Amino acid sequence: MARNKLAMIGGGQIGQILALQAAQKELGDVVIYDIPQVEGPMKGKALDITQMAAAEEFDSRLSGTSSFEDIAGSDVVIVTAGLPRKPGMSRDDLLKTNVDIISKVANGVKQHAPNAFCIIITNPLDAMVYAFHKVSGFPKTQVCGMAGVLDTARWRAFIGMELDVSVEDIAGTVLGGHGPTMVPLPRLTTVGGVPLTEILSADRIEAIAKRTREAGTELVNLYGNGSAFFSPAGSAIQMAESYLKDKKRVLPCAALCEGEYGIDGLFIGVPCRIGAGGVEKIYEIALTDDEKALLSATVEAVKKTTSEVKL
Ligand code: TXD
Repeated sequence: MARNKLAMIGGGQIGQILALQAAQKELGDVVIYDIPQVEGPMKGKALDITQMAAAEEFDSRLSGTSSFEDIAGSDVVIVTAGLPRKPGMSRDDLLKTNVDIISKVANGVKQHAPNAFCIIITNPLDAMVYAFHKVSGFPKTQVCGMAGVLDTARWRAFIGMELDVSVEDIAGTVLGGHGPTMVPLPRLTTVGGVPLTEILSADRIEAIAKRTREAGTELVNLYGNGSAFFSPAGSAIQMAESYLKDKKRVLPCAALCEGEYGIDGLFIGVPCRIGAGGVEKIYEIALTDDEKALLSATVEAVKKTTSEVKL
């Protein structure tokens, strides 16, 4: 059986880490696609990782290109094409520029890799995955956004730091939009099966939830010239791996809700089963009234940003 093929649409800060991790995990061959002005560096990154592969002994054929036809036949497409935030910018500030880029990319993927499972990363995430889905016309099982895996990783990382416990034993999820209105769920978070609410005070839990909601901005301010890249890449790779290996992991992804959670026609972060069928299932949670109020606030925020996508 031929190797899988993954196309990274955008080979910048996140794209290069995606390429490295996909190759290191031997998920398949990797094409790094970017604009002509940076085709040289993309070829360089592919060649550099190829040499690393010999040192670390993993097998993957990597290439860099600015020709869309080189993504032909990709099984997975991961899209980071677009501008990242600079200090003082909100994710929504990127909308106009990035929606134009995403539209171009969606048409290219539709033409050259129409069967690929598409993971969108570009911000403002929920609106960009909506735009990609609309332009590509792909079924909703074939298109999702990466944000919830990252936001949940941040939630779990901060809890692990607070409690000095292994992140392996922290389970939980974050619902909603990829922005300040996202909804960590303390009630459903456990540490080795022990409810978080029985371990930490409400004040400490809220402090961690606040840091989770602001974690992206915290890194934008620390970096000064871009946004997070290790953690988004590592998060998207979990989704790609679950698809390619049919692992059927249940991960928080921006998926198209058509009635779930009372939401219709929006991409937003919900628990999804990711397997060979793509977004195979969305799981609904019986939420408390307080949680429902937080969810409706994030739905409103996503609705507003998505409504600005004029396509
Ligand atoms: O959780 C999440 N979803 C977010 C997403 C987490 C962090 C960052 N998030 C967003 O990902 C960020 O706000 C940006 O919108 C994207 C990509 O962030 P990255 O840090 O990788 O940005 P870079 O380093 O600027 O890389 C973007 C690449 C760059 O190489 C451009 O030349 C390329 O995108 N680009 C294109 N590639 C292909 N096709 C077109 N048209 C194109 N335009 C730009």
